[in-house]
Amino acid sequence: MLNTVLNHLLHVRSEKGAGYLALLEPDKLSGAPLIDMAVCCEANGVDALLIGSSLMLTVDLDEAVSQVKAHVDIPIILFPGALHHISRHADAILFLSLISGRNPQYLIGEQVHAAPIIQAYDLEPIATGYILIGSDSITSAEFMSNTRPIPRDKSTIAVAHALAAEYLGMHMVYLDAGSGARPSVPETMVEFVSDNVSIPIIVGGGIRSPQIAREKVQAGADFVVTGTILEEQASPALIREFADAIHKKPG
Ligand code: 1GP
Repeated sequence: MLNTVLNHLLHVRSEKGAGYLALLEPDKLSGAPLIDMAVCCEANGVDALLIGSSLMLTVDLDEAVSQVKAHVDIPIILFPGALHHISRHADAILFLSLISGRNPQYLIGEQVHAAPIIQAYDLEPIATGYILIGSDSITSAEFMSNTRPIPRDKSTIAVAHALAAEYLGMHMVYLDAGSGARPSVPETMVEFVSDNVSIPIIVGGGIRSPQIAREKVQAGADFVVTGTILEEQASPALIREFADAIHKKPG
């Protein structure tokens, strides 16, 4: 890993064209299966692990993260849905502001409570403008955050939010259709955002095949996240196919 997780991610992007982030949710995987999945991800081309979810019932996140940390060398990045989703054993945290919403709790409220904890734990915060994109049904992220996602046919609204994130000095934007979303963020929207902002773009939510992941990269995604599909049909071969599809440079 380079000196910071953000630098590691930027290095991955420049070396491989795009990066592959696997989301592990401690409510769905714990103990040995969680460790096995993390090890399998690392062995098959995943560039960093995200750990978190919008609603987490797991009480001992610290234990889960420390177990994973003991078995992998790739960065572990928290993807928090709430204040208590912080572990001192992670390498970094996506310091999210849910900028597509107008709920002050998720724009700045949770962050104010979290900041001293992040400082005390010496976690690297990666400031990220989190933008929810609508799908065909209400996702957990939408429900739990009590915010409205951006309609999937309103790319200009997504661009305006992403530009605002850039101008506010955030390191990245995350276009998320939400866990298990159907369908995923439209390529036209990814492309329009990519054409208009210069900070890296993470795309996730409902990406269920290497081909779809590849289409997000071709549209301009710098990092692609998969979570649900790996819970449903995890196999080393599938993870490798995702990694190869995401890392394939245009040619
Ligand atoms: C959800 O973007 C992540 O916030 C991952 O989504 O679980 O649908 O892959 P999936």
